[in-house]
Amino acid sequence: MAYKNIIVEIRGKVGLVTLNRPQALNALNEALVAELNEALSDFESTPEIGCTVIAGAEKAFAAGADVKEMAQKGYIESYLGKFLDGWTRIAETRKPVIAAVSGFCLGGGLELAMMCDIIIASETARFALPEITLGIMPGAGGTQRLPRFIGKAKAMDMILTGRMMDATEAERCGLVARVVAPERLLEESLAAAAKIASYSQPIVMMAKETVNRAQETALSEGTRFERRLFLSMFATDDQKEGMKAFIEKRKPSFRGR
Ligand code: DAK
Repeated sequence: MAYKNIIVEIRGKVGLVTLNRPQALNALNEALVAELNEALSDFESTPEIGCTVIAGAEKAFAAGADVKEMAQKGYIESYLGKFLDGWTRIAETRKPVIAAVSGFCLGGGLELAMMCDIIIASETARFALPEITLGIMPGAGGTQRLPRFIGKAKAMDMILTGRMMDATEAERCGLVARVVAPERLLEESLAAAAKIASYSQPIVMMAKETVNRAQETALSEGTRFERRLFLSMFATDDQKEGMKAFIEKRKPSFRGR
């Protein structure tokens, strides 16, 4: 597929998607979201790729869904036409996805980042769910995911006032995993992705699935799920290889089996 709104590259075992609508601060229109979904599906079905990085531009990761596209929509037309239906695809990816965030990460942009597994932020990153200022509320998981990341007090503050949070506050309250200097953002994100992709792919996927269980289930059920998957890992060659390599003081060579 020829992409118009994203740039897709493969760097070793890492798939890199760069959102590319600079004239609109990477506002996420339907075409862009469809292209992003297509690229993610391609990466999911390419065995050599073990992790994806989604990056934006220096000024904006993404300034939200495209307000100009949404402004005139009506309810029935949107409902019947499944308007904005493609947004959940990213949360369904089985291989890990890292969001590399610089500049504005607003509305649907933040919701997209929160659907990724790890957010790495530049010191310039600014986060907000400003939908309230447009006469709407977040609609792509923001009201549900943000409190899980940063707790109710701060999520209410962000969602009801629409205020922006800087990178330092975002790291302090658990929204982002790391904050790095702007010039190191892509390098650090790609390095983290390459590290993940160097491990056993099925084990990485099971670890992601298990951590995500923690969001969806009670502790006793989650730990039971963890135990089941943990024990199943002893049926893999990669577990044998990983432990053997440790004992033999050498680097493991994982085969994804
Ligand atoms: N949509 C469309 N165009 C946008 C945009 C956006 N979200 N954000 C910026 N732009 C465009 C501007 O209109 C401008 O275009 P021109 O006027 O040059 O044609 C260009 O990008 C540059 O923006 P500014 O001139 O405004 O740049 P500034 O540096 O002055 O300001 C800003 C930057 C980020 C503070 C400002 O652009 C801004 O406030 N942008 C809007 C932020 C916002 O309100 N975002 C939330 C949108 S609502 C759902 C899925 C998703 C959603 C909901 C449901 N489902 C699955 C159901 C998501 C909703 C949203 O995200």
